[in-house]
Amino acid sequence: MELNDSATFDLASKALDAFQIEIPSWGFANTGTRFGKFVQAAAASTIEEKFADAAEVNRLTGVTPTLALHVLWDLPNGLNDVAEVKRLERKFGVRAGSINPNLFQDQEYKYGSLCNPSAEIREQAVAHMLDSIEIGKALGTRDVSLWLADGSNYPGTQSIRKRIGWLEDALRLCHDHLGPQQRLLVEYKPFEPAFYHTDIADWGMSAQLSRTAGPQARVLVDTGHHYSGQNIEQIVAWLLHMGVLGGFHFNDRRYADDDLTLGSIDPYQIFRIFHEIHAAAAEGLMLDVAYMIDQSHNLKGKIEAMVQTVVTAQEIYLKAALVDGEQLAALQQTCDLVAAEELFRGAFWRDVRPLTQAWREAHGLPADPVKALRENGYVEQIAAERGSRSSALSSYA
Ligand SMILES: [Mn+2]
Repeated sequence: MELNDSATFDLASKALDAFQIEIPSWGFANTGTRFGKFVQAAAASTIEEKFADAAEVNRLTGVTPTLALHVLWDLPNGLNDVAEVKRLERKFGVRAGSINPNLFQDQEYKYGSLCNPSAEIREQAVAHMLDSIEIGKALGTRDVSLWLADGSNYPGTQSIRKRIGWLEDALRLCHDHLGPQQRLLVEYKPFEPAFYHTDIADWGMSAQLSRTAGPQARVLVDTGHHYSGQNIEQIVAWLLHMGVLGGFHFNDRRYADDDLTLGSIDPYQIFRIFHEIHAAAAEGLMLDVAYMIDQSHNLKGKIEAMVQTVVTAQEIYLKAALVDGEQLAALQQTCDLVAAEELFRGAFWRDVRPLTQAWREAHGLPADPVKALRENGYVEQIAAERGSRSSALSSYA
C-alpha cells in the first residue's frame, strides 16, 4: 500500500507525538576518558546549569521533558537537596527523571557494593539504594535506575554464587521499599570496570534478578553494554516477550562501552531495536518503555551532541514506525526473503527528515534544532558566563 502524503504525515505525527526521550544530567558536565579530560567552557558544573541546559534542549526539540539525575553528583546531600531540585523543576520547566544511585565511586566499594563480601559494606550500599528510592518518592519520579559496577578482576578471588545470593537479597529488600508508582531498573554490562567477572553481566542475569526482586523490577538495556556482534534486537524481543523490558540507555559504540552519540556508528542497529518495539505494540503488547540517553560527550559540544542525539532518535524511531507491519508479516509468513528484507530496509533508507521537520513546524519548534542551537547564541553565552566564573574561581584559589 502506498500512502499519500497526508496519510503518511498523519501516521508520522502519531508516532512522533508518542515519542519522548530522557536526557542525562551528566551529559552536560565535563567528563573524560580514563586518560584525561578535555574541559569545555560551556560545560555545566552545578545542577542549576544542568537544568538550564536541559531546558534549552527541550525548548529546541520539544521531546525531552525530563532530566535523569545522578544522586551523588546532583543530590550530594540526598533528601535534603530535593527542595532545590523542585525549585529548579519549576524554574526551568523540566522535571526530574530517573534517579541513578552511585555504587561505584566510594573507596569502600573497591571489592563491590551490593555484592561485597563484607556485610557492613553491603548494608551501606543498600542504604544508598533506599535513599535513592526515597528521593524518587519525594520527587514523584518513576524509575530508580541501577547500574552495578560490581565484579572481580581475577579468577578464584571471589565466590560468584555467594555474590548472586547477596545481590538477590539486596534487590528484594530495595523492591520492598518501592512506592506503588516506582520501578527498579536493573542494567547489565559484560565487563568494565571489572575485567574477569561482572555480577550483572548480561540480559539473562538482569531478567532473572528482576523477577527475583519483584513485579516492579525491569531490565534496562544500555545499547553500549554488549559484546561486538551481539544481536541486541533479539534481546529486546525476548525482554518484550517476557514482559520485563523497562527501558533503554541509548548511545553508540564501535569497540567497547564507547558512549558515542546515538546512531553515529550503526543507525541500522537502533532501527532494528525500534522495529521490535513497534511490532510488539502493533500486536497489542502492553509496553512501558523508558527511552533515555546515556552518553559522554568528550569532544563534541555537549548541548549540540545532546540535540543531535535527540533528533537522530526521533528520525530512527519514525523510520521504524513507518514499516508496513501487515505487509511485512505477510512476506514473513510466505518466506519471501528478498521482498521482506527490501521492505524492511526500504523503511530504513527512507529520508524521514522532511516529516520530522514538518512535525516540528506544526508544533512551533525549529525545523532544524541543531541549526537553531548554532544560531541562537545559547552556547556562546553560557561559555562566556561559566568560563569567566571558573577563571575567577581559579584566580581566587
Ligand atoms: Mn547506562
